[in-house]
Amino acid sequence: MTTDDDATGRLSRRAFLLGTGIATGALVATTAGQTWEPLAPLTVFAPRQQGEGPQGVPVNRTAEEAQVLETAVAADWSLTVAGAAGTAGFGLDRLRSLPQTQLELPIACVEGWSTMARWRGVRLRDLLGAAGLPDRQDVRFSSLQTRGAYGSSEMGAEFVRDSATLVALELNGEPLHLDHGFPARVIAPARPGVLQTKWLSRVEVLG
Ligand SMILES: Nc1nc2c(c(=O)[nH]1)N[C@H]1C(S)=C(S)[C@@H](COP(=O)(O)O)O[C@H]1N2
Ligand SMILES: [Mo]
Repeated sequence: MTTDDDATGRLSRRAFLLGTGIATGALVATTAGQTWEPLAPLTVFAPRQQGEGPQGVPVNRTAEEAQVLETAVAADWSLTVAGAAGTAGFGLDRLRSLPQTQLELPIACVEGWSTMARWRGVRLRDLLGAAGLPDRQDVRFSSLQTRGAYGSSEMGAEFVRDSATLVALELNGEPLHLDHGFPARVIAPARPGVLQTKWLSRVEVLG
């Protein structure tokens, strides 16, 4: 009996994960028209597989490619959080001292891969609260990466308020690997990977 229960449990979990994968695939398909860009030759000949890459997650663009190798590890890095009411800077220690939330969310790239991962960090709405800013308006994220595509993204207020929207500091139990966006990146549910901005420098509440 316990064996049957175990088998059933495993099956439902697998069915659940499968369901998640399908949902993610559908999302990517519907948004691909907006986010598509021609595949680089590398990705055509060496498509990324689940489990590859540091911390078990594929890398879309490395820190070296994004030219953030120095700025991402600078001792004086801080995340600027700005809005109509003012601007505040949050260094890594201060971000770590805020309440941390951990969740499992997929990261899904239009290039054709999707991987579940365990993310930990500060809820965006908590960060805005700590800066004395509202969580009822759209937000723009900017990256330390100043050249090339995907250096910034915008998020509608419904995602800003979502309890599963994080400024992530950790991936699969470790500080973010440099290639996954150290010191901090966006992780939000049900969004294409292209909007999960890495190497954050600024969060701005749009008025
Ligand atoms: N700053 C920045 N953020 C970025 C990107 C990028 O090129 N630059 N690529 C995006 C894309 S297309 C994807 S799919 C995810 C991949 O995240 P990962 O490399 O940590 O897996 O990061 C997103 N965030
Ligand atoms: Mo992507």
